[in-house]
Amino acid sequence: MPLEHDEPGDNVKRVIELNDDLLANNEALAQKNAEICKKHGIKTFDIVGAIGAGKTLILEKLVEKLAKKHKILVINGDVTLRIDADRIEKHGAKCIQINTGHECALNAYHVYNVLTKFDISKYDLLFIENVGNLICPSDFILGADIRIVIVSITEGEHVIRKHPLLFKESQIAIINKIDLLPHLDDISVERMKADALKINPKLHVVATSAKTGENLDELLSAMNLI
Ligand SMILES: Nc1nc2c(ncn2[C@@H]2O[C@H](COP(=O)(O)OP(=O)(O)OP(=O)(O)O)[C@@H](O)[C@H]2O)c(=O)[nH]1
Ligand SMILES: [Mg+2]
Repeated sequence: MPLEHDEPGDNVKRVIELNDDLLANNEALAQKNAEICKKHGIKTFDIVGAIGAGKTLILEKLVEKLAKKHKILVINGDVTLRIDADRIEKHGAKCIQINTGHECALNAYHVYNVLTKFDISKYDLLFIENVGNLICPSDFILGADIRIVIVSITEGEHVIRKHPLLFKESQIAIINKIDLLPHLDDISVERMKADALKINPKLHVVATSAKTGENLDELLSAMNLI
């Protein structure tokens, strides 16, 4: 809304400057996050994806496989509650929940707060589960080494083509819930893979079932963790 004494256009200009500042600050803090983690020898993964695509279940399974060899810290972003953090913590990781309220993605400041307020010296892996959303996280890099984007086949075959941004910015893409393929007659995982690679030819695309564990070792290998 323009203020009473504003010239026409003034308000619009202020809003644009505010957004630019926010994004510039986010990039600077993301850089700091990367430096802090590098100094402590912590490998970091930022996991983004649609609501319910399987981010938490995949993290539960990965933590289960990795907890013997690694000290794992997980940051869970959700609008409210700490359901996901509790689910993952049972498998042997320390989980810190960040409730973002009305914000639809974690930003670098959330992560910076964790890295500077907690004793992170004993950890060597950090997984960040972002708020379930295929759009907002693309505005906020967090300073992680690798960004992983997850979709599942139940979101429809065109979900990747409809949301290209996160696929452009990620290093790994997961197409999850392939155990449900027999129940869906209009999905081709090969076509979904081709869509992801067309958007970003450098992507490592893995089709998984978090439920059965299928291809999770291929995922760990893409993450350079085995
Ligand atoms: N059949 C099947 N179900 C799955 C798979 N992965 C996750 N699910 C189920 O899908 C639902 C959502 O999984 P979550 O792991 O909570 O998904 P999420 O992406 O963390 O969800 P939000 O954090 O709420 O965005 C749960 O009921 C899971 O058990 C899978 O590979 N196959
Ligand atoms: Mg979750």
